[in-house]
Amino acid sequence: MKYSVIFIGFFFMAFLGCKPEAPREEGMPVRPNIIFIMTDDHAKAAVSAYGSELLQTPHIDRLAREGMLFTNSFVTNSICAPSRATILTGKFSHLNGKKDNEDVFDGDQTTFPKLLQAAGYTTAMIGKWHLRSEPQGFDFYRILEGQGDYYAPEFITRHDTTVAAGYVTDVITDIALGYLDTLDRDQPFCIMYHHKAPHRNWMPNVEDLALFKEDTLPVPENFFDRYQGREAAKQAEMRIAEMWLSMDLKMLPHQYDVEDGKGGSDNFDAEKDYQRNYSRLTAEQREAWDAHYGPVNDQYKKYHLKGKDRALWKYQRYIKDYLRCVKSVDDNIGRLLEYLDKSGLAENTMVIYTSDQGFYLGEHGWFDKRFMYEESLGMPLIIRYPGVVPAGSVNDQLVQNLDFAPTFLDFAGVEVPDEIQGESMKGLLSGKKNQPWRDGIYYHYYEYPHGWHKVKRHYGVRTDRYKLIHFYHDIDTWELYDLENDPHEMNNLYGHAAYADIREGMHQKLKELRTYYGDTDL
Ligand code: SGN
Ligand code: CA
Repeated sequence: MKYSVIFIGFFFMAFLGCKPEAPREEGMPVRPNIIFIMTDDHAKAAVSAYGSELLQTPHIDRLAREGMLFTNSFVTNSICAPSRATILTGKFSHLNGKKDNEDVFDGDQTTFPKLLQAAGYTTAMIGKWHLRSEPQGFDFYRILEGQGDYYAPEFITRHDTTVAAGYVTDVITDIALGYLDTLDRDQPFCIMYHHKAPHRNWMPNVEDLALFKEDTLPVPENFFDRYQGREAAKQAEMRIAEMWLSMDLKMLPHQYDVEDGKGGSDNFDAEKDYQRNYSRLTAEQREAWDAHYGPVNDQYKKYHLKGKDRALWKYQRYIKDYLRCVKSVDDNIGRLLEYLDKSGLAENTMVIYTSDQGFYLGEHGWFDKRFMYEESLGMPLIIRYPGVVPAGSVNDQLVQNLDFAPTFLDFAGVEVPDEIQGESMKGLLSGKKNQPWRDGIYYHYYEYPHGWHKVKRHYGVRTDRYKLIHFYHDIDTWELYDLENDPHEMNNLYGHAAYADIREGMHQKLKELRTYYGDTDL
């Protein structure tokens, strides 16, 4: 009986054209393979493992069922490229030098892929990179140019730049699976598999356009927030009500009227950008695209919507396209997980699911991120590593993207350099209770007055219950929230006498963290 099982196993592997795992040497520590899946702007509210009311993500949920889901995972600076730089270096933005999307990442500094590579790992970076300097520390890279395109995306390798036919989420997965096929199983690997989706302007795969078509999706209760007591929030420019009809909502010039304008800024023309995106579709894709968007766009003029009704109409258009992009991500993660099962890699591979930051899905009336409020501070984080991470476990410790680098190094048996500011989550991941851990996280956002959306510079601290934020530069305001009583952060308690002691305690904590992490920027 035993022999026949082994025989069938070998037969199965041979059939798939895969080499079985090299036998582990007695007494040698097991070094996991690492697949780091990161999406761009995927909010926890759009992951069903986090209780999404909006959609089902069965494949991401599978990772949670078979691994650990973190409920309190946070970014250090809620914007794309700085989050990526923190992940690679394990350091805050003020030390790795990548404070906003404009800065060029200094690729000469120490990163965890470089250290893994030096320790014998095969390393690869596939998909969105966005750091404005050439990737270092990877045996192979195939990255998108800048933000990349949803259709017919252009990819850059060490040798060439080519345009790939197809939809970006599928293509990035094809590249990752093709690369996995080439790997020598005697060496552990670390693959950064980074999606563009569901980043603005939320162009779904034509195959997913029918999803939610007839539905009216739930609207967050604070969609019509007036930002009382929150001046920086009032001045930000990221309201769904003001979203561009062209680029964001896929309308053609004849489908909207002058009042709603073309949209754009001094150096950005939303209408032109949409035309550019649209022109990347094949004739066949355009046919499906037009058949879907044509009739829904026509409704806009027909209804003559104004004020709140117009904002809600835009919300429905936005959220459906966003979720359709997520659907494709989830399907493709399903493809990857199936590959790992069939190739026998699932067992010794740590799979991480996260996003570069969170995102607003209509909360406070917004899209985008940047603020230290919960929706954009939080990152989905799910980690599966069979036999080590208990299946179906949930962790509520305050972890950050700062902690990824030391965690991977620790699991790989590589010494964590002193300069790394994060902590290894290895203990947390083993599911042991009472592991010593931090009781507050630090945050600092810088992209103002340049850049998009006019979110003021700010820094702050969050504990398990409270949050203190200081907005500065051309404003000087403080905000304090009690997340237990006010999870949607509508009520700034900074000036409330009843919270004086809490406020002082949080000021103290903030001071300690700024000293601990060496941040003196203001
Ligand atoms: C683009 C978007 C912005 C977005 C930034 C940063 N505009 O510029 O809305 O905030 O990216 O996003 S778009 O019209 O070009 O889509 S990030 O995730 O890369 O930080
Ligand atoms: Ca992002």
